[in-house]
Amino acid sequence: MAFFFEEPSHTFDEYLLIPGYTSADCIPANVSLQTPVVRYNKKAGEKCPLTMNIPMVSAVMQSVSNDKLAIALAKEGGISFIYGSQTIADQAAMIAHVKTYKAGFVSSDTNIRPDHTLTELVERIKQTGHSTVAVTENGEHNGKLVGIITERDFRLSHCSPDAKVSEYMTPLKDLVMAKVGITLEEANELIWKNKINQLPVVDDAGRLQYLVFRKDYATHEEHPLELLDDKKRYIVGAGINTRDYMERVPALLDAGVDIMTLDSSEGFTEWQSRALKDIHSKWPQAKVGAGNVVDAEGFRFLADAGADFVKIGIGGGSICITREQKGIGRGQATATIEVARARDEYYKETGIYIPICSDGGIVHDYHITLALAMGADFVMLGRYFARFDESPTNKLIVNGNYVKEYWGEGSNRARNWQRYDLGGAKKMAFEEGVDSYVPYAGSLHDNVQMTTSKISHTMCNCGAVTIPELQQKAKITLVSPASIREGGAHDVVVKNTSIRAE
Ligand code: RVP
Repeated sequence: MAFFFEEPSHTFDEYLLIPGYTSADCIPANVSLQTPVVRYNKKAGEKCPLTMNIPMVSAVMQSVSNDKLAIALAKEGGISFIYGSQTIADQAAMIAHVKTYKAGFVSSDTNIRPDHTLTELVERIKQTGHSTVAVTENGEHNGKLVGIITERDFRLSHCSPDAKVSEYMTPLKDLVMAKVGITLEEANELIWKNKINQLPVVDDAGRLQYLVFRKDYATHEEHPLELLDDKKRYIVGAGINTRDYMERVPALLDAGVDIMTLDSSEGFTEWQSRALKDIHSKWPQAKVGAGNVVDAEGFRFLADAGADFVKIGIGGGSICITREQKGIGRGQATATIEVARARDEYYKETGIYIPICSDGGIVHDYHITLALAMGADFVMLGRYFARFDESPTNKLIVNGNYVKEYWGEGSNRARNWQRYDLGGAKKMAFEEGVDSYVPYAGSLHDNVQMTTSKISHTMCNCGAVTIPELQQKAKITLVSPASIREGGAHDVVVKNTSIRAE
């Protein structure tokens, strides 16, 4: 007879935290959000070999995690998992870009030639949001530099739309430039001495390598939590699949990837245990998470197969329609609670601590705090990051509002069928995800600062200054539908309706 879980499964929305005693030194400034990412022998007193400074990672999705977002998130102390639904070469190039990125040294992302028109230039500026553009001979971002043009160099309304970029750019002969090898401090000195806003850095053949901006030097000082490896490079992750890992993993490792995760809508499978075993025996230094699972049995299976962390969640993602299409899944809060218990039992038995990640379904910032209190070590977010300047998708205006596009890996648009494939004959491709818009929300930095501030405040209300302390001390209550209504503004006419939507 089938097994029945007698209790209904719950979502984060159905829970609240009850405050505990807050001592005078339990203040947000004393909170550490440091958290382990990969398995380690805690009982033997080992240190976790990879930790994050904030408990947030970005989802393995085309519309979320590329190299640009990875750099922005590493600056805040978290990790991006760059999407695997692209060629091995393209994914490895993104990883290599993050690992070779030097804070303050920016690679140009606008391809403009001197014979492009101002109209074409304005179009590119709109797409990238960058108003300073390096002009190269062949239009490639690392081609031979021939000039710099900024929005301040021309007024489109006063120019012929066919006017060429070359007529308005600052030509090479008038530019202050530097050679590769210059330090950020030296570049900054040149910027100040010459009263310029940006400094192009070129190689011996005059090919553009980086731009250093006046504003970036100050920004560099603003990231005390940035996540760096022992060579002071940003830490970055990547999604992999159970099909081409024997080719993909070595390419990603060569590019410098720090952590990978098997990316699948359902991870309690022989393919995942095979992949984990093959990867760990061929590349013992590789760190690989696995998932997704939603119960203790699934966790134990992946733990025994050697997963470095385990991801939880089926059907809870904002763009996910797996539950409607296939009828599998579980409320995200219940899944997190059960897997956390299984993780703790595994630790008691073996001394090995395996971090767990609650993936998908975070709507409000406090849902992150709840997931942590329920035992998650970190959370994975898609919709949250898709809204920011740094996500890979275009910013559009829809019905008078700025939005960004956000689509699921199981949507027709992503064409990532292998994420959902169960082997054998080809699956009749039915969608498990949708293509959508999310409200544009500004910079990743501003939003992550606000979110982590809220998490720290709530932790202090619970009497905790670390995540493990929160997990021990948290008092969590289920709430009734009526008390959820009581929790929002109610029975009043709210004046200011422009409160930022999370
Ligand atoms: P959310 O943060 O709620 O947007 O959820 C993101 C998560 O949703 C991803 O990390 C992944 O687990 C899941 N996902 C991604 N694509 C799809 C789909 O198309 N069904 N689901």
